[in-house]
Amino acid sequence: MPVIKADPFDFPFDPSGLGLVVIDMQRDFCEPGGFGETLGNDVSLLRQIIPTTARLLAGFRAAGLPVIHTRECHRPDLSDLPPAKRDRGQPSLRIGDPGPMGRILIAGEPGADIIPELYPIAGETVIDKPGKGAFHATSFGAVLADKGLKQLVFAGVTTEVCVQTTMREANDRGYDCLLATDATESYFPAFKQAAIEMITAQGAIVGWAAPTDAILQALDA
Ligand code: TIU
Repeated sequence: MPVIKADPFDFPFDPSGLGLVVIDMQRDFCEPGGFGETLGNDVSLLRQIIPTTARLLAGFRAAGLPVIHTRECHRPDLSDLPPAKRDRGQPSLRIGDPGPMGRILIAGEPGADIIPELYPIAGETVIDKPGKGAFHATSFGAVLADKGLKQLVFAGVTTEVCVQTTMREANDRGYDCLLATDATESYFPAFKQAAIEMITAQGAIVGWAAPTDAILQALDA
């Protein structure tokens, strides 16, 4: 079985059950004027991973392996937005409010779409999710089962929020999960580092971690 050189130990994989999950690489998180900035964050930090994530995507596409993208967003009528999520904190704009890229984090608005650099191509699945985790209130689990996926490589933003939540959900459902360390980012560099350590500690308690080059080398081999 091929292996990806990873932390805390090698990740053996069966290519017939391996897929890439790119979490929430949306304009609302990565461009000025979106949800991330309304929360007080510097979005330029997240943009640093765009080239690496594009290389990772290209590698999965070239290998003919499935790619699934997620978008954190809500229905225009806000029926899937719990008041607890909408009303928390003091953002400059709340979810559903009009902003420079349309209504904040609303499905179908320009801000909720995936950034052009990493845009899905024909045949790739896009999962709209109202929560931080991709399994909650979505067809994500059914899509993974339908595609016969058993092992998942994760990229996207933010490491300790939507990426880690989804990895934990997937781990509990029996998937082997590997995080691409240079294709994920946080608004808080210390949180990214801590999340990677939390995931890989205790003998890969949540999953593995490896840089994009190690993943691509294993796919090429
Ligand atoms: N705020 C933050 O760090 N993240 C989110 O709200 N969503 C995702 O991580 N996608």
